[in-house]
Amino acid sequence: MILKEIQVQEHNESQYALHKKKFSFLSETLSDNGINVNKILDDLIRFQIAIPSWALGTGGTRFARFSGGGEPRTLEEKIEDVGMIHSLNKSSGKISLHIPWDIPKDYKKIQILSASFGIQFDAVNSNTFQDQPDQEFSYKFGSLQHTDKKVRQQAINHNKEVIKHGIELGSKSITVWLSDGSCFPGQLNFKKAFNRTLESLKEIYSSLPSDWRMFVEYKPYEPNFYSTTVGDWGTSLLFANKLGNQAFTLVDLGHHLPNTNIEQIVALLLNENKLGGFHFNDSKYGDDDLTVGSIKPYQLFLIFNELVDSETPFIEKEFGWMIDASHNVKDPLEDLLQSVEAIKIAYAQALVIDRIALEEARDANDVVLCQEILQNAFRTDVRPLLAEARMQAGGALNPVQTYRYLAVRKNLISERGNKSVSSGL
Ligand code: RM4
Ligand code: MN
Ligand code: MN
Repeated sequence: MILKEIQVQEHNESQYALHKKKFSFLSETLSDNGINVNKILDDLIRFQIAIPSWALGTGGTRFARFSGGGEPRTLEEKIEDVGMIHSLNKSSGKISLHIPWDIPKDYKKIQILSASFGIQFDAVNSNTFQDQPDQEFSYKFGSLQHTDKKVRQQAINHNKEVIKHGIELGSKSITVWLSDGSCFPGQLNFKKAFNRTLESLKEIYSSLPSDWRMFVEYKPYEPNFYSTTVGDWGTSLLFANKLGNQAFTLVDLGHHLPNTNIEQIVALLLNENKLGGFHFNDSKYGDDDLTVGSIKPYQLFLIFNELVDSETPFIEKEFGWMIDASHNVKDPLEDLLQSVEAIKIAYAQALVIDRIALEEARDANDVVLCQEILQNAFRTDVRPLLAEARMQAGGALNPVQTYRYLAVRKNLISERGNKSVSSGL
């Protein structure tokens, strides 16, 4: 199903009067406080967040998977779905492919299709955490860390393959997430596992085109429950530093132990110029992969506070921004719309922080005032800014509402059937 801009605009018209009222009030209030509203709208319009190819179907747990119907059956249909999201929110002009779940067969065709929706290819992702049917060696005991050189070589070759697919599609980065580690004490020699992983990563890194980046993702546990070889940001940063200036640390919000101060990690990675990007999701307990902003919106805001505070505006940098959430009870497209919205809300809130006053209050150790300033921004309802930016870009004032009004899921089910299952998690 392909949305026409006119359908979106027609629906916008019915909501325009109310939007105008809210937007006028907010933009006047912000302008009175010396905030440049047009600049914020501009930043919001430019900010694009990639959709991963594995999040367009219903996610599952290790217990069950409940398909919602109308899931994309092919890469082409996945691109169509990202096109649908993008035509509603105008902020999802990128797709991130996971290989081998989504191997492009005809690059040209795929490129023409994605370009017709205004979609580019973001980071490509390798997968050495599962065994594929045609694969010679198993990753049961790891991939890049494996004790057997032949297994390591197979995983290295896979990553090189992924880079090749990415080059054909115009991607500029690869994200490496390893499930390597150990489940029991004594199972693994930590130092040897680290060094083997480093050697493997070096070989992959050496095949990176000069304008590419490598993102090294970390995760403290699961599926290995005693140790993971890239377990935290410190380890990832060690790898990135040893690899060279094309390697960066990637922060997946769900890959931290409870209560970790992620915003501080972000600040320090920025300071080292080693922040590669984000995988956005939310969680209550661990790697829950819940909708961004559904549990801890304040944390998300504090992360954006650090990003906005960085010397080079982060929007100028080539960060990898991607949603990385997949669960089993919502319509995945609605969920993705909500996630992108939550990220942009946090961004807009961070943009309205009075930074000069905050720095002064910090210098004066006025702790109360610091909190007042931050929370004043956090408690500002910035949604009219998002709606205005979206409308100016040709999108929907209210993406989820428009999606429902246009009965997108019903149409997708009638096109693709009730039992279609998409590749991915
Ligand atoms: C992992 C990790 C990776 C993602 C896979 C699907 O937990 O977050 O980034 O590619 O899930
Ligand atoms: Mn991730
Ligand atoms: Mn994850």
